[in-house]
Amino acid sequence: MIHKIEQKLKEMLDEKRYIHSKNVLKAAIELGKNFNVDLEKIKIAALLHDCAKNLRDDELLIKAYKYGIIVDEIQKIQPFLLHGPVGAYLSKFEFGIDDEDVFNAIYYHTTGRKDMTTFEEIIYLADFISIDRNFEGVEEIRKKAFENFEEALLMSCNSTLTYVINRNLPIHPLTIEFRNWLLMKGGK
Ligand code: DGI
Ligand code: FE
Ligand code: FE
Repeated sequence: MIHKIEQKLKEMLDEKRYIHSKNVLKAAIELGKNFNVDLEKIKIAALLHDCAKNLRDDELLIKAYKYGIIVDEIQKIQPFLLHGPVGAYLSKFEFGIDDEDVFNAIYYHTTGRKDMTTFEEIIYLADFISIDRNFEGVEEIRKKAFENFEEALLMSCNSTLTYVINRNLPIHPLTIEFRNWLLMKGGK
């Protein structure tokens, strides 16, 4: 199963992105071991999370239309944000993975969302701490991920927001809702 997915994925992604996917798989397994989650499904979601990443903007928009994804204003000007949603549909219809956890983990892996499941959070954080990431502060978040999972998620979300703000890019509402939700549940 995993082997077949890897072979198909390799044809869809450039080498760098394929290596990233394999790295996210490794990080997701390590994180997943600490939780009561199906590790086989974690592996599939991690491998496939960026399966739509090498599509051009126009291809993402066409596929979004094809799959009935409602493209919002921010996604219209930042079509790369659709690589999660479109990737979720590709995992279902191109890879034949009919699973809600896998679908949602891929769908929301870039922005996050409020009320994320632990399964979705594992994929989100694994993507962030994957060994190929080398931005400032990643080492600290890597360490934190295994000490305080929730705090590591908030740090990742903050780091993403800082990056987006520093580039004067629009913040997707889901990213904000994700952060507020993390803050609320941390404060409980
Ligand atoms: O696909 P990856 O590079 O592995 O990682 P990803 O899917 O988490 O995408 C990271 C990029 O997404 C990074 O450049 C920041 C950007 N991003 C995340 N949330 C938002 C965002 N960009 C905008 N404009 N708005 C957001 O809310
Ligand atoms: Fe991604
Ligand atoms: Fe990724």
